[in-house]
Amino acid sequence: MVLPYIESIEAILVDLPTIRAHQLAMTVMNVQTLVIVRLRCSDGIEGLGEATTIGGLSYGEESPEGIKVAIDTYLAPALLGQNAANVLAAVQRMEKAARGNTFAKSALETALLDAQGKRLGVPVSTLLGGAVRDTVPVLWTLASGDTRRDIEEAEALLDARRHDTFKLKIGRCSVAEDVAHVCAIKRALGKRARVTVDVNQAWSESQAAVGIAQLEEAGVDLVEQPVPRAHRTGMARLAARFVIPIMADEAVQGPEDAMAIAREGAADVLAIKIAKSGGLYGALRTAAVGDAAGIALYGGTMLEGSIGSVAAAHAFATLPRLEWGTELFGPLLLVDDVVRERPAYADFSMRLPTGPGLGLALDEDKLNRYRRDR
Ligand code: MUC
Ligand code: MG
Repeated sequence: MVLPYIESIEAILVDLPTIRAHQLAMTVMNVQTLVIVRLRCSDGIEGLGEATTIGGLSYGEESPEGIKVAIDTYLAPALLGQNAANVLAAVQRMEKAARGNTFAKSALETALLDAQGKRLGVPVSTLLGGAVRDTVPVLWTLASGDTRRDIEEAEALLDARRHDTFKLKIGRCSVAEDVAHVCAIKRALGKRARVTVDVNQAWSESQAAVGIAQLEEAGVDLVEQPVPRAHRTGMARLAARFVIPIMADEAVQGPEDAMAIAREGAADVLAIKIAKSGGLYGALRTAAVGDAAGIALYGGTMLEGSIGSVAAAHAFATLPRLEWGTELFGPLLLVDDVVRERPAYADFSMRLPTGPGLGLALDEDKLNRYRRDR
Protein backbone atom coordinates (compact mmCIF):
# COMPACT_ATOMS: atom_id res chain seq x y z
CA MET A 1 0.00 0.00 0.00
CA VAL A 2 1.33 3.43 -0.92
CA LEU A 3 1.04 5.79 2.05
CA PRO A 4 -0.52 9.17 1.31
CA TYR A 5 1.81 12.02 2.19
CA ILE A 6 1.20 15.68 2.92
CA GLU A 7 1.83 17.53 -0.32
CA SER A 8 1.01 21.17 0.40
CA ILE A 9 -0.36 23.38 3.17
CA GLU A 10 -1.93 26.78 2.67
CA ALA A 11 -3.00 29.18 5.43
CA ILE A 12 -5.46 31.85 4.26
CA LEU A 13 -6.64 34.90 6.22
CA VAL A 14 -10.37 35.48 5.77
CA ASP A 15 -12.13 38.58 7.17
CA LEU A 16 -15.85 38.23 7.88
CA PRO A 17 -18.10 40.91 9.40
CA THR A 18 -20.11 40.02 12.51
CA ILE A 19 -23.91 40.44 12.55
CA ARG A 20 -23.55 43.14 15.26
CA ALA A 21 -20.81 44.57 17.44
CA HIS A 22 -19.68 41.92 19.97
CA GLN A 23 -18.42 43.61 23.15
CA LEU A 24 -16.07 41.79 25.50
CA ALA A 25 -14.04 43.04 28.46
CA MET A 26 -10.92 43.44 26.34
CA THR A 27 -12.19 44.37 22.87
CA VAL A 28 -15.17 45.15 20.63
CA MET A 29 -15.43 42.90 17.58
CA ASN A 30 -17.03 43.98 14.32
CA VAL A 31 -15.09 41.54 12.17
CA GLN A 32 -13.76 38.07 12.81
CA THR A 33 -10.64 36.82 11.03
CA LEU A 34 -10.52 33.11 10.24
CA VAL A 35 -7.23 31.42 9.39
CA ILE A 36 -8.37 28.73 6.97
CA VAL A 37 -5.99 25.81 6.41
CA ARG A 38 -6.06 23.77 3.21
CA LEU A 39 -3.94 20.64 3.56
CA ARG A 40 -3.55 18.70 0.32
CA CYS A 41 -2.42 15.07 0.27
CA SER A 42 -0.78 12.94 -2.41
CA ASP A 43 -3.94 10.82 -2.78
CA GLY A 44 -5.89 13.89 -3.93
CA ILE A 45 -7.67 14.38 -0.60
CA GLU A 46 -7.84 17.86 0.92
CA GLY A 47 -8.36 18.49 4.63
CA LEU A 48 -9.75 21.75 6.04
CA GLY A 49 -8.85 23.39 9.33
CA GLU A 50 -9.43 26.73 11.00
CA ALA A 51 -8.02 28.91 13.75
CA THR A 52 -9.37 32.18 15.12
CA THR A 53 -8.49 34.54 17.89
CA ILE A 54 -10.55 37.31 19.44
CA GLY A 55 -9.58 40.93 18.83
CA GLY A 56 -6.12 40.35 17.36
CA LEU A 57 -3.74 39.97 20.29
CA SER A 58 -6.11 41.38 22.91
CA TYR A 59 -7.46 37.99 24.07
CA GLY A 60 -4.53 35.61 23.88
CA GLU A 61 -0.98 35.19 22.71
CA GLU A 62 -1.66 34.29 19.08
CA SER A 63 -2.97 36.63 16.37
CA PRO A 64 -4.39 35.55 12.98
CA GLU A 65 -1.36 37.01 11.22
CA GLY A 66 1.01 35.28 13.67
CA ILE A 67 -0.80 31.97 13.20
CA LYS A 68 -0.25 32.24 9.44
CA VAL A 69 3.45 32.99 9.91
CA ALA A 70 3.84 30.07 12.36
CA ILE A 71 2.18 27.70 9.88
CA ASP A 72 3.94 28.96 6.73
CA THR A 73 7.40 29.27 8.29
CA TYR A 74 7.67 26.50 10.87
CA LEU A 75 4.77 24.05 11.08
CA ALA A 76 4.08 23.38 7.40
CA PRO A 77 7.76 22.62 6.62
CA ALA A 78 7.75 20.12 9.52
CA LEU A 79 4.74 18.33 8.03
CA LEU A 80 5.37 18.34 4.28
CA GLY A 81 6.24 14.87 2.98
CA GLN A 82 4.99 13.17 6.16
CA ASN A 83 2.44 10.34 6.29
CA ALA A 84 -0.92 12.10 6.02
CA ALA A 85 -2.76 9.13 7.55
CA ASN A 86 -0.89 9.20 10.88
CA VAL A 87 -2.37 12.20 12.65
CA LEU A 88 -0.69 11.73 16.02
CA ALA A 89 2.77 11.31 14.48
CA ALA A 90 2.18 14.60 12.65
CA VAL A 91 1.06 16.22 15.90
CA GLN A 92 4.26 15.04 17.55
CA ARG A 93 6.34 16.60 14.78
CA MET A 94 4.53 19.89 15.32
CA GLU A 95 5.32 19.69 19.05
CA LYS A 96 9.00 19.31 18.19
CA ALA A 97 8.98 22.11 15.61
CA ALA A 98 7.28 24.75 17.76
CA ARG A 99 6.51 25.41 21.39
CA GLY A 100 3.09 26.81 22.24
CA ASN A 101 1.26 28.12 19.17
CA THR A 102 -1.65 25.88 20.06
CA PHE A 103 -4.14 27.73 17.85
CA ALA A 104 -2.01 27.15 14.74
CA LYS A 105 -1.47 23.49 15.70
CA SER A 106 -5.19 23.00 16.26
CA ALA A 107 -5.99 24.24 12.73
CA LEU A 108 -3.46 21.83 11.22
CA GLU A 109 -4.59 18.87 13.33
CA THR A 110 -8.18 19.58 12.30
CA ALA A 111 -7.15 19.54 8.62
CA LEU A 112 -5.34 16.20 9.09
CA LEU A 113 -8.39 14.68 10.81
CA ASP A 114 -10.72 16.03 8.11
CA ALA A 115 -8.51 14.48 5.41
CA GLN A 116 -8.25 11.15 7.22
CA GLY A 117 -12.02 11.03 7.80
CA LYS A 118 -12.63 11.68 4.10
CA ARG A 119 -10.05 9.02 3.24
CA LEU A 120 -11.78 6.38 5.38
CA GLY A 121 -15.31 7.64 4.66
CA VAL A 122 -16.12 8.33 8.34
CA PRO A 123 -16.87 11.45 10.39
CA VAL A 124 -14.10 12.95 12.54
CA SER A 125 -16.03 11.92 15.68
CA THR A 126 -15.73 8.29 14.56
CA LEU A 127 -11.95 8.69 14.25
CA LEU A 128 -12.00 9.92 17.86
CA GLY A 129 -13.81 6.79 19.06
CA GLY A 130 -17.39 7.68 18.25
CA ALA A 131 -20.00 10.30 19.09
CA VAL A 132 -22.22 9.62 22.11
CA ARG A 133 -24.65 12.38 20.97
CA ASP A 134 -25.57 13.64 17.50
CA THR A 135 -26.35 17.17 18.66
CA VAL A 136 -24.57 19.41 21.17
CA PRO A 137 -26.40 22.05 23.24
CA VAL A 138 -25.34 25.58 22.25
CA LEU A 139 -25.81 28.80 24.21
CA TRP A 140 -25.75 32.35 22.81
CA THR A 141 -23.67 35.26 24.02
CA LEU A 142 -25.47 38.55 24.60
CA ALA A 143 -22.84 41.24 24.05
CA SER A 144 -24.39 44.10 22.09
CA GLY A 145 -23.38 46.54 24.85
CA ASP A 146 -27.01 47.57 25.39
CA THR A 147 -29.23 45.94 28.05
CA ARG A 148 -32.55 46.58 26.24
CA ARG A 149 -31.20 45.21 22.98
CA ASP A 150 -29.74 42.15 24.73
CA ILE A 151 -33.15 41.36 26.25
CA GLU A 152 -34.88 41.68 22.86
CA GLU A 153 -32.23 39.46 21.28
CA ALA A 154 -32.70 36.81 23.99
CA GLU A 155 -36.50 36.93 23.69
CA ALA A 156 -36.33 36.39 19.93
CA LEU A 157 -33.91 33.47 20.28
CA LEU A 158 -36.04 31.85 22.99
CA ASP A 159 -39.14 32.20 20.79
CA ALA A 160 -37.26 30.63 17.87
CA ARG A 161 -36.12 27.78 20.20
CA ARG A 162 -32.53 28.47 19.07
CA HIS A 163 -31.03 29.14 22.52
CA ASP A 164 -32.26 28.88 26.09
CA THR A 165 -28.98 29.70 27.82
CA PHE A 166 -27.37 33.12 27.55
CA LYS A 167 -23.85 34.12 28.46
CA LEU A 168 -23.33 37.80 29.21
CA LYS A 169 -19.97 39.40 28.56
CA ILE A 170 -19.09 41.71 31.42
CA GLY A 171 -15.96 43.33 32.84
CA ARG A 172 -15.98 46.46 30.64
CA CYS A 173 -17.88 48.64 33.12
CA SER A 174 -17.80 49.06 36.90
CA VAL A 175 -18.85 46.04 38.97
CA ALA A 176 -22.05 47.86 40.01
CA GLU A 177 -22.98 48.69 36.39
CA ASP A 178 -22.19 45.18 35.20
CA VAL A 179 -24.22 43.58 37.98
CA ALA A 180 -27.18 45.90 37.25
CA HIS A 181 -27.00 44.93 33.56
CA VAL A 182 -26.97 41.20 34.36
CA CYS A 183 -29.75 41.45 36.96
CA ALA A 184 -32.00 43.34 34.52
CA ILE A 185 -31.58 40.60 31.92
CA LYS A 186 -32.05 37.79 34.45
CA ARG A 187 -35.21 39.49 35.78
CA ALA A 188 -36.63 39.86 32.26
CA LEU A 189 -35.95 36.23 31.29
CA GLY A 190 -36.81 34.67 34.64
CA LYS A 191 -36.95 30.89 34.75
CA ARG A 192 -37.26 30.62 30.97
CA ALA A 193 -33.49 30.83 30.46
CA ARG A 194 -30.22 30.07 32.15
CA VAL A 195 -27.95 33.10 32.46
CA THR A 196 -24.18 32.90 32.86
CA VAL A 197 -21.53 35.62 32.86
CA ASP A 198 -17.99 35.77 31.49
CA VAL A 199 -15.77 38.37 33.15
CA ASN A 200 -12.73 37.50 30.98
CA GLN A 201 -10.26 38.04 33.88
CA ALA A 202 -11.34 41.67 34.42
CA TRP A 203 -12.00 41.62 38.19
CA SER A 204 -9.65 41.60 41.15
CA GLU A 205 -10.44 39.02 43.82
CA SER A 206 -12.12 41.62 46.05
CA GLN A 207 -14.21 42.98 43.15
CA ALA A 208 -15.14 39.39 42.33
CA ALA A 209 -16.22 38.70 45.92
CA VAL A 210 -18.64 41.66 45.77
CA GLY A 211 -19.86 40.97 42.23
CA ILE A 212 -20.34 37.23 42.59
CA ALA A 213 -22.33 37.62 45.83
CA GLN A 214 -24.83 39.82 43.99
CA LEU A 215 -24.96 37.61 40.91
CA GLU A 216 -25.58 34.56 43.08
CA GLU A 217 -28.38 36.41 44.87
CA ALA A 218 -29.94 37.31 41.48
CA GLY A 219 -30.07 33.64 40.44
CA VAL A 220 -27.28 33.73 37.83
CA ASP A 221 -26.18 30.18 37.00
CA LEU A 222 -22.39 30.40 36.54
CA VAL A 223 -19.45 32.82 36.60
CA GLU A 224 -16.66 32.34 34.04
CA GLN A 225 -13.07 33.44 34.62
CA PRO A 226 -13.76 36.25 37.13
CA VAL A 227 -10.08 36.98 37.92
CA PRO A 228 -6.80 36.81 35.94
CA ARG A 229 -5.80 33.35 34.77
CA ALA A 230 -2.65 33.30 36.92
CA HIS A 231 -4.63 33.88 40.14
CA ARG A 232 -5.48 30.25 40.73
CA THR A 233 -5.42 30.54 44.51
CA GLY A 234 -7.86 33.46 44.28
CA MET A 235 -10.13 31.34 42.07
CA ALA A 236 -9.92 28.55 44.62
CA ARG A 237 -10.99 30.92 47.42
CA LEU A 238 -13.93 32.15 45.31
CA ALA A 239 -14.94 28.60 44.36
CA ALA A 240 -14.91 27.61 48.05
CA ARG A 241 -16.81 30.73 49.14
CA PHE A 242 -19.72 30.65 46.71
CA VAL A 243 -22.29 28.04 45.72
CA ILE A 244 -22.60 29.43 42.16
CA PRO A 245 -20.18 27.45 39.95
CA ILE A 246 -16.93 29.14 38.93
CA MET A 247 -15.66 28.22 35.47
CA ALA A 248 -12.03 28.36 34.36
CA ASP A 249 -11.53 29.52 30.77
CA GLU A 250 -8.29 31.44 30.23
CA ALA A 251 -6.86 29.60 33.28
CA VAL A 252 -7.12 26.20 31.59
CA GLN A 253 -5.19 25.66 28.39
CA GLY A 254 -4.11 22.02 28.40
CA PRO A 255 -4.16 18.93 30.64
CA GLU A 256 -1.44 20.31 32.95
CA ASP A 257 -3.60 23.33 33.84
CA ALA A 258 -6.59 21.04 34.37
CA MET A 259 -4.45 18.98 36.75
CA ALA A 260 -3.35 22.06 38.74
CA ILE A 261 -6.93 23.37 38.91
CA ALA A 262 -8.12 19.98 40.14
CA ARG A 263 -5.36 19.83 42.75
CA GLU A 264 -6.08 23.34 44.04
CA GLY A 265 -9.87 23.25 43.74
CA ALA A 266 -9.64 26.37 41.57
CA ALA A 267 -12.81 25.80 39.51
CA ASP A 268 -16.08 23.85 39.42
CA VAL A 269 -16.24 23.81 35.60
CA LEU A 270 -13.62 23.75 32.83
CA ALA A 271 -14.11 25.48 29.46
CA ILE A 272 -12.46 23.12 26.99
CA LYS A 273 -11.36 24.62 23.64
CA ILE A 274 -9.57 22.88 20.80
CA ALA A 275 -7.54 26.06 20.14
CA LYS A 276 -6.23 26.33 23.71
CA SER A 277 -5.30 22.64 23.86
CA GLY A 278 -3.57 22.46 20.46
CA GLY A 279 -6.29 20.43 18.79
CA LEU A 280 -9.05 17.90 19.28
CA TYR A 281 -6.86 15.25 20.92
CA GLY A 282 -5.42 17.81 23.36
CA ALA A 283 -8.92 19.05 24.18
CA LEU A 284 -10.06 15.50 24.95
CA ARG A 285 -7.00 14.90 27.16
CA THR A 286 -7.74 18.13 29.04
CA ALA A 287 -11.36 17.09 29.44
CA ALA A 288 -10.33 13.65 30.70
CA VAL A 289 -8.31 15.19 33.53
CA GLY A 290 -11.23 17.39 34.56
CA ASP A 291 -13.64 14.48 34.30
CA ALA A 292 -11.42 12.26 36.45
CA ALA A 293 -11.28 15.01 39.09
CA GLY A 294 -15.06 15.41 39.15
CA ILE A 295 -14.94 18.85 37.53
CA ALA A 296 -17.85 19.58 35.19
CA LEU A 297 -17.14 20.23 31.49
CA TYR A 298 -18.17 22.88 28.98
CA GLY A 299 -17.36 23.08 25.27
CA GLY A 300 -15.83 26.49 24.61
CA THR A 301 -15.18 28.56 21.50
CA MET A 302 -12.76 31.14 20.16
CA LEU A 303 -15.66 32.31 17.95
CA GLU A 304 -14.58 30.14 15.05
CA GLY A 305 -16.62 29.96 11.85
CA SER A 306 -18.17 26.71 10.61
CA ILE A 307 -14.95 24.73 10.09
CA GLY A 308 -13.49 25.36 13.56
CA SER A 309 -16.85 25.10 15.32
CA VAL A 310 -17.77 21.80 13.67
CA ALA A 311 -14.30 20.42 14.44
CA ALA A 312 -14.86 21.23 18.12
CA ALA A 313 -18.36 19.76 17.98
CA HIS A 314 -16.95 16.43 16.72
CA ALA A 315 -14.65 16.32 19.77
CA PHE A 316 -17.30 17.46 22.29
CA ALA A 317 -19.77 14.91 20.89
CA THR A 318 -17.48 12.12 22.11
CA LEU A 319 -17.31 13.30 25.74
CA PRO A 320 -19.21 11.01 28.11
CA ARG A 321 -20.17 14.01 30.28
CA LEU A 322 -20.72 17.54 29.02
CA GLU A 323 -22.73 19.02 31.89
CA TRP A 324 -22.67 22.65 30.75
CA GLY A 325 -23.18 22.07 27.03
CA THR A 326 -21.28 24.26 24.57
CA GLU A 327 -20.99 27.77 23.19
CA LEU A 328 -20.33 26.75 19.59
CA PHE A 329 -22.41 29.61 18.14
CA GLY A 330 -19.52 31.23 16.21
CA PRO A 331 -21.01 30.61 12.74
CA LEU A 332 -24.21 32.38 13.84
CA LEU A 333 -22.28 35.53 14.78
CA LEU A 334 -20.86 35.89 11.25
CA VAL A 335 -22.78 37.36 8.31
CA ASP A 336 -21.35 34.70 6.01
CA ASP A 337 -18.85 31.83 5.90
CA VAL A 338 -16.56 29.97 3.50
CA VAL A 339 -18.41 26.63 3.46
CA ARG A 340 -21.23 25.59 1.15
CA GLU A 341 -23.54 24.58 3.98
CA ARG A 342 -23.23 25.91 7.49
CA PRO A 343 -24.04 23.65 10.47
CA ALA A 344 -27.73 23.48 11.41
CA TYR A 345 -28.99 24.90 14.73
CA ALA A 346 -32.39 23.96 16.14
CA ASP A 347 -33.95 23.09 19.50
CA PHE A 348 -31.15 24.83 21.41
CA SER A 349 -28.47 22.66 19.79
CA MET A 350 -26.13 22.25 16.84
CA ARG A 351 -26.57 19.10 14.74
CA LEU A 352 -23.30 17.39 13.86
CA PRO A 353 -22.78 17.02 10.10
CA THR A 354 -22.78 13.32 9.20
CA GLY A 355 -20.55 13.30 6.10
CA PRO A 356 -16.95 12.07 6.02
CA GLY A 357 -14.34 14.12 7.87
CA LEU A 358 -15.80 17.33 9.25
CA GLY A 359 -18.75 16.90 6.86
CA LEU A 360 -18.24 20.36 5.35
CA ALA A 361 -17.36 21.53 1.83
CA LEU A 362 -15.40 24.67 1.03
CA ASP A 363 -17.18 27.36 -1.01
CA GLU A 364 -14.44 28.56 -3.36
CA ASP A 365 -16.37 31.66 -4.47
CA LYS A 366 -16.87 32.83 -0.92
CA LEU A 367 -13.29 32.06 0.00
CA ASN A 368 -12.16 34.22 -2.92
CA ARG A 369 -14.58 36.99 -1.94
CA TYR A 370 -13.49 37.24 1.70
CA ARG A 371 -9.78 36.33 1.65
CA ARG A 372 -7.61 39.23 2.72
CA ASP A 373 -5.14 38.81 -0.16
CA ARG A 374 -7.84 38.75 -2.87
C1 MUC B 1 -14.57 33.50 25.84
O1 MUC B 1 -13.84 34.08 26.59
O2 MUC B 1 -15.23 32.61 26.32
C2 MUC B 1 -16.79 32.75 23.87
C3 MUC B 1 -18.01 33.28 23.64
C4 MUC B 1 -17.83 34.62 23.37
O3 MUC B 1 -18.70 35.46 23.12
O4 MUC B 1 -16.53 34.92 23.44
C5 MUC B 1 -15.80 33.74 23.59
C6 MUC B 1 -14.57 33.84 24.38
MG1 MG C 1 -14.45 32.86 28.33
